[in-house]
Amino acid sequence: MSVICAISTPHGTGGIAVVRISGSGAVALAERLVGGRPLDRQLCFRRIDDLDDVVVSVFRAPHSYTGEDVVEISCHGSVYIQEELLRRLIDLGARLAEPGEFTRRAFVNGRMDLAQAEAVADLIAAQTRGEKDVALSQMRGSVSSELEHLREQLLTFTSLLELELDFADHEDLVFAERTAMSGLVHEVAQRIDALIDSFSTGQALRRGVQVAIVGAANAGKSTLLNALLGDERAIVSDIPGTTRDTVEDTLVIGGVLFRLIDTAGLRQTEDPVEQMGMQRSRKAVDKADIVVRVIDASAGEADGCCPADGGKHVVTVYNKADLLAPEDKRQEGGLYLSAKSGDVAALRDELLNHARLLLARQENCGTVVSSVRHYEALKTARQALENVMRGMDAGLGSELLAVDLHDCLDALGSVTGRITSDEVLGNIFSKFCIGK
Ligand SMILES: Nc1nc2c(ncn2[C@@H]2O[C@H](COP(=O)(O)OP(=O)(O)OP(=O)(O)O)[C@@H](O)[C@H]2O)c(=O)[nH]1
Ligand SMILES: [Mg+2]
Repeated sequence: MSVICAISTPHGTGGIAVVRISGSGAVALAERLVGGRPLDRQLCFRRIDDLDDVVVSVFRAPHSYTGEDVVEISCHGSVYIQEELLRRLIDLGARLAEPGEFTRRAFVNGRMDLAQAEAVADLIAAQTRGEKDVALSQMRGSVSSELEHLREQLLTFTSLLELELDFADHEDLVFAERTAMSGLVHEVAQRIDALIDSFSTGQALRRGVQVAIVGAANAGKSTLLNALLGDERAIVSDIPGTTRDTVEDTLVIGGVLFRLIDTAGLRQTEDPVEQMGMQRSRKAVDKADIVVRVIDASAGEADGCCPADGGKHVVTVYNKADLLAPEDKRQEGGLYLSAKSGDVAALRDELLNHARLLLARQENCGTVVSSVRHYEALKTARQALENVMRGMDAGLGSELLAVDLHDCLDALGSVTGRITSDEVLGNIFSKFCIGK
């Protein structure tokens, strides 16, 4: 494969920058660029007379990131030097790498499977410890090994079913013992269910734990959002119905990413725009992991706005506590706050506690699925298994069972890239940055 090159460090000036080269002939090409003795060791200092003093790292195939000969040149981080090195490499015959092309080659050369390659991009994009943990474990093969294990178990039975097909003339001949097969299919289905379930945790880690701030108009929701963010993000006013559309922003508390959603206050209104806003408030509640229910404690009775889904984490905030006498702070199971004072530390702690409960799965059950592509493949695999189970109950023949089992195997195999297409690969790797 042709020799590719790219600047692997971020664009702009830095202490040092790294230019990466990969492909058969990469070492010879680098030798021509940096001059001097052959690059006979892994790490060599070289003086490029008219340009820079550099350190060259050599990784010989197959023991490199891409599985090909790879050379990394660490130069001083001047934009001019980086671009000049790249220009000279291209003059010498290398070509500029496409986004993700180094990782794509690593995949093609069997250095990693597709799920691991995807995790490389996630790891680079990780902004919090949670995101990093999930990406790192996927890059190290957690998702891949689990799915490969399930695949192998099903493969054994599929082969036995196919053997039955070869002996179709002998109808009584059963190689794939049905009770054992049924037990295994149920076991695999359960495991897939657990992985599908883990997706909400994966999403919470990747996109942030979704927190919807809801309540009656004028309760102080936008003030609360601003206090949490420490920023005047949303408009606050004493006119009920100030927030019309949802207002979103992110916040990191204790290493966990939260996506806060301030919503339009709920009240009786004829205003169609406000009604549309309230519709969005309800949607925000539906997709939230945690619902913060804000009640104006100075206004007496609560508004009854409660999330529809009983399974959600709910935090009740009695706001405007500054307007209350101490003996009025009597309601249990809620936090008395004054969003206006900006002191919302207790709410931050409470959000973190709920998030930890939500994310506990990650620590308890290990593998977490965080990619939509993997989630969809698992759903397909699960549906195929459902068909197998139904087929077995209905006493279907080996031929039909084998078809559904193959659908399941294909779906599982698509995650690790055993089964894949150029289109899927193009889609995945185009999202990478150049140089990785
Ligand atoms: N005294 C006091 N006033 C507050 C507090 N929090 C909010 N307010 C006031 O209550 C009024 C409404 O605040 P907002 O934050 O706009 O309320 P909201 O719930 O977002 O209202 P809508 O967007 O209309 O649904 C403003 O005048 C705020 O200054 C508080 O803790 N104490
Ligand atoms: Mg508001």
